[in-house]
Amino acid sequence: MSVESGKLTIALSKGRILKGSLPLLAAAGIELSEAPADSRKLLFATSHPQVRILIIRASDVPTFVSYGAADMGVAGKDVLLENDVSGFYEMMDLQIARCRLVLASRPDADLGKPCLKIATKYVKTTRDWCAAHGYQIEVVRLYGSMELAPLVGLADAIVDVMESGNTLRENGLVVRDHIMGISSRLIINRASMKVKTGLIKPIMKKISAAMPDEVTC
Ligand code: PRT
Ligand code: MG
Repeated sequence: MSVESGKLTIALSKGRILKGSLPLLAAAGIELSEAPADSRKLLFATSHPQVRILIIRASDVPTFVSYGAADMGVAGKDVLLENDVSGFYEMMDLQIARCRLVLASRPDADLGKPCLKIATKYVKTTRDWCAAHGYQIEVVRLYGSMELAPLVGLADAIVDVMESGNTLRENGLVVRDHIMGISSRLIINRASMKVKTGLIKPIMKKISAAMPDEVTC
């Protein structure tokens, strides 16, 4: 749980998640004291006297929430599936930062070959999905620019998230299989959920009321 018990700390990441989260938080009376784009600050006060916001790397959000350095956070399902920490509850699908996790390759790549090399940062999810779908694979772990791997012979295929598909197209790759639809989730530290329930519940209720209607991915 975050240090001060009458306060609530929310962990977000810059970019898509921040953009999608801000209107939902605003509906709960939580607005940033300054625009994070104009600042190098990582910790922000808000219009809600009991709430502060941390801006960290997307992949670090589950860790901060799990260890109670933040009480609440927003993280992509893709990130949650790869994470080993378990000190939080996944409370709500916020239906923001939506995208798809796909298997992609050059159009002519033979995906039936005995040991398929797949470049990805989604190592666990890729292993699980490939095992369930009969692909024998070797995983090449990358942290970014996955699209490059098939173009330079580092891998036969990639597993990555896509939204518009422009990045794949511009690199001459095509979707070979759809793995799953992804959206961002509201996660809450287990202890905070108990101890700060009076602070958390009304915020969750207002977020829920402000959420966009269900759309299929
Ligand atoms: O960038 P960083 O290494 O700090 O972390 P991150 O990539 O996890 O963070 P961020 O902010 O880029 O993404 C946060 C979350 O947004 C992810 O965990 C996903 O749940 C979600 N999301 C939604 C996406 C996309 N859409 C998306 N398009 N994450 C990444 N992308 C990438 C995609 O892989 C491609 O390289 O954006 C690029 C553009 O996509 P196209 O298909 O529109 O061209
Ligand atoms: Mg990114």
